[in-house]
Amino acid sequence: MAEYNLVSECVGLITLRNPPVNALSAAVRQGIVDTVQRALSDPNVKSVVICGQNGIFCGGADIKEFGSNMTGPPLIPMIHAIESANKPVVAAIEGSALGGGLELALGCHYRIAHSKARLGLPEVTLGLLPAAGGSQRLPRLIGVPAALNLITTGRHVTAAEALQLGIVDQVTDHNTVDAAVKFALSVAGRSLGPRRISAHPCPQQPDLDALFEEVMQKVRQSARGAIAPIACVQAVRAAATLPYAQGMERERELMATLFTSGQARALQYCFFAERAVGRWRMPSGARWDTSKPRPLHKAAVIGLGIMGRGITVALAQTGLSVIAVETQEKQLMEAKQAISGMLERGAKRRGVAPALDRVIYSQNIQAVADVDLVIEAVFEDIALKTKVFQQLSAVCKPGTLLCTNTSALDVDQLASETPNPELVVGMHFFAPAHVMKLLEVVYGPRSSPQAVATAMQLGKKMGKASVAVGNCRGFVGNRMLKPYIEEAFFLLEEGATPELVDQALEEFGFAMGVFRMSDLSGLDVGWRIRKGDGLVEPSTASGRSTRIRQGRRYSPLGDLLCEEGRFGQKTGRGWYQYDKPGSRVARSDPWLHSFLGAYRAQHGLVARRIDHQEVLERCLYALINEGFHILDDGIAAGPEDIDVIYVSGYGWPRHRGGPMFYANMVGLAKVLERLEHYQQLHPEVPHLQPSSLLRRLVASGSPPIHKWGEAIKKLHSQL
Ligand code: 3H9
Repeated sequence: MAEYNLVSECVGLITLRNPPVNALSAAVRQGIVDTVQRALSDPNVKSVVICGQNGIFCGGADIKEFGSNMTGPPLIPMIHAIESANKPVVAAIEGSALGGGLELALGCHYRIAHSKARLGLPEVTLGLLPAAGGSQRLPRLIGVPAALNLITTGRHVTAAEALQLGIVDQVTDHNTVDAAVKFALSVAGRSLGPRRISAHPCPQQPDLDALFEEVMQKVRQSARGAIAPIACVQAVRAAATLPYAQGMERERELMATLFTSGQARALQYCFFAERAVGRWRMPSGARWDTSKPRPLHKAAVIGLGIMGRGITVALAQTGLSVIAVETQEKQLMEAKQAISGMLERGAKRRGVAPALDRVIYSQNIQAVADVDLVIEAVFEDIALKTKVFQQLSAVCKPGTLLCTNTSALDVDQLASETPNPELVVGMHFFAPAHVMKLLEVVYGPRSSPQAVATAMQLGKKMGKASVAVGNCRGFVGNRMLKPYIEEAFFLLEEGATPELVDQALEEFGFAMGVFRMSDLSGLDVGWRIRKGDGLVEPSTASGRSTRIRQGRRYSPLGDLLCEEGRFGQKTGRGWYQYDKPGSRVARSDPWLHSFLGAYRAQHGLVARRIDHQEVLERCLYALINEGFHILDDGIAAGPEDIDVIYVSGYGWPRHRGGPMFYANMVGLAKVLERLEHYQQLHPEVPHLQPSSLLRRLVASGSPPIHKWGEAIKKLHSQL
């Protein structure tokens, strides 16, 4: 796990060997302790180099060990032994030095990095803090403001930035280990006192209290209830104000609190869930590891509205040539300008040249004849999309993959309009498509595994959290959103206000409550869908029957607002009021409150007091219940898929791990009991009827979430 070699006659070279990321497992830690000891006790050795095998220094502590009883030598004394060594120890950093990996490097006396290396302390993203001395050494090395930035965000820095900040001593474009060995030879015998970071005082910082107050305020605001970022600030404060030993004690205490918190478990679950969704499988048995993606060189986007523009940018940024097609000349010109602007801004941010010449614009669909993949992003209308798919089938070379960007339309129906339905998949992007992390890759019963594999790989290249899901109304994300929104409407009828509902959801950790979100995305979107479903009726009717439509409870509140022209932010009025159309600052609207009062009176509804607990239970458990239906229907392969969708695309707080993880944390029996309770009170609301999978899981002893897959398989095989 840590290999030892003597090189250049007097340098002890220690190589961490624990693929794929050389995580600091118990065996690796033991290996480091043993090999460091060996190097220090060998009189022939003048200096030591630590590196990692396969071009990666170290990905940090072994996260898998966190769930079990930790064995093996602890990290802190191991790093102390390195720092207090009487021979220079040099870290040779290739690939990544993250978390405990960087903390190990900070214990070394010198750090040499390859120019392509990335360094960081991302513990905060796992609900932790750098607790192997990182929170105490980094501020001593680079100063409080820079350390606060790195530790509270967990961001990775390039080797160039690390050099500028003073984290590394040298950057090389050549063989890092050779450079480190050469360097180690050059510093052999030099005094090591000044190189021991723990012995440094923290660099002086004027107005420390004001700085910490400002940072803490910022962190609290963006943390949305996550506790790790706050603990990170407290740990750095300890570094800035206490002697090293006391700072380490504070680091340990804070870590102990975080380590046992549900949030750390949730965030670590998210880390593994994001990786697990890449190992997709379809009900047909097709899988990620047996399905080869097709190589892509040239792609096309049809329709350059908001979605098409974002998709074009995302494709061009992966290095593909893109034909961007828009039949209307004016739209095409506007789109060209917008896309070029987005590409330029993106390139500036990433410090690369903009890929402007990768995009060719055309008004003619014939221009896509030789592309490998087309993403159709025309208006969300099945007749229009069908026409485009028929045209594409006639124009494109044989084998071109045809993808539809849709948030709800039937991918199978579109596939059936083409002679090769196996080449059709849905790619549900989220606006703005070049920014939002989530991509639902929707397969139908006839989509080929290769088509799915290609779309999944493309999503990965775009840097998206890509999740393969089955075809159904709303796919996974929007299907679960429907009962969530409906419950919020019902709560307004029963006495809640948009402010109360939003506050409960935002305190839970959502980026935006359901009504602020509805104002942002536009109330007319749902109105159009409900009209299409035949649910919208004239507003003149009153009484209970108007609130039962198609045999179930229905709230016309959203429709009534739309009839008033209140479409949300874009019209300056919605569930809230705004200073002017397009403004983003939501203010409480007295009109809305009187409107709700009049509505309740008209329908004989008596407003009652509703608390946050009820808001959360009704909105969230209805959404979770739909998640269980989705699992039972085989639309999502596992709870991780649903959770990644909700965390990456729907503002679900990451530190709560996603809706299915949250249900597991709350306890399945409790979720079932509350759904049964609300279902009794609201028998005309089918989405409160507990799913049979939830019932069966509870009946089989509520297995932990990582065992649901087995339980679902077993339960299905017993049917
Ligand atoms: C820490 O260090 C705490 C200390 O401060 C204090 C302790 C007292 N452990 O991401 P990839 C697995 S906390 C275990 O696809 P890439 C990963 O699950 C740690 N496993 O590769 C995956 O497995 P599978 C702080 C790990 O090339 C495989 O390796 N460190 C770990 O795209 C490949 O991963 C971090 O937060 C780990 N530490 O990216 C860094 N890391 O193939 C976390 C990875 O079965 N890691 N795995 O799905 C990363 O950010 C990326 O993995 C890295 C490579 C950038 C290193």
